[in-house]
Amino acid sequence: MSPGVNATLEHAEGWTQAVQRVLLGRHALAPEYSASDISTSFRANGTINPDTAEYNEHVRTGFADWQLSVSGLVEYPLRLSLADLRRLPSRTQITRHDCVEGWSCIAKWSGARLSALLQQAHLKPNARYIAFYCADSLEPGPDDSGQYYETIDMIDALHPQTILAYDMNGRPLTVRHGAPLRLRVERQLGYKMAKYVMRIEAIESFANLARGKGGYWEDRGYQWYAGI
Ligand SMILES: Nc1nc2c(c(=O)[nH]1)N[C@H]1C(S)=C(S)[C@@H](COP(=O)(O)O)O[C@H]1N2
Ligand SMILES: [Mo]
Repeated sequence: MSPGVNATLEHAEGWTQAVQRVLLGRHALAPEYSASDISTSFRANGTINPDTAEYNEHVRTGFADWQLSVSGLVEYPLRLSLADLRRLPSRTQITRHDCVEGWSCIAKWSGARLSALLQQAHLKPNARYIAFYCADSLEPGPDDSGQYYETIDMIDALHPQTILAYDMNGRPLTVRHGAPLRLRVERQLGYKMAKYVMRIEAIESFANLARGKGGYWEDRGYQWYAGI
């Protein structure tokens, strides 16, 4: 083999390894911990109560009439009660939550596997992201309402540890931590873990949501892929 061809092959191999590392890295499991590692108190951050009339009414009635709406690029739009969500295939995991502000806490999360929910809704082929719309609003801007939202791609949406959590440490989520439902996307930073999820949508692009960067904090300069 001529040195030139050899160099090209080596180069190609290096490239393949780099790509594989990236892809495997995206599919790898986040570390899980044991019950004794669970933080005795778990910090709450960002919104700790959406405090809108509609949300407060759901709190008052124990979310009995609440439903998660699933729409967008799906064959079967869904409306799921908490009981429906609890009947979906679930996962329980003890993981570490890392906030970009520099603190971490460990908790046990249980929830519906997002992959199972999406299987039921049947994604259309052009669905590339899942958007999560929350009950709370923070600082509005001139061109957006300030509603908290997040987006993830299909690698994360279908990842086995990506769940819509309804329980934290074996109890229904409290208002502080996102009742009745929050996202856990364990290989990313805390701001991706949308609390108070009311509606999810399969979309092809997030360019037209709010300021177009794929999330409330992304619209204010944080990275869209917040890998830990
Ligand atoms: N709806 C909503 N989700 C949110 C936030 C928020 O303000 N509103 N803050 C994010 C940030 S920055 C973090 S660190 C975590 C905090 O979750 P916790 O309150 O359960 O600790 O929620 C994330 N999800
Ligand atoms: Mo955070």
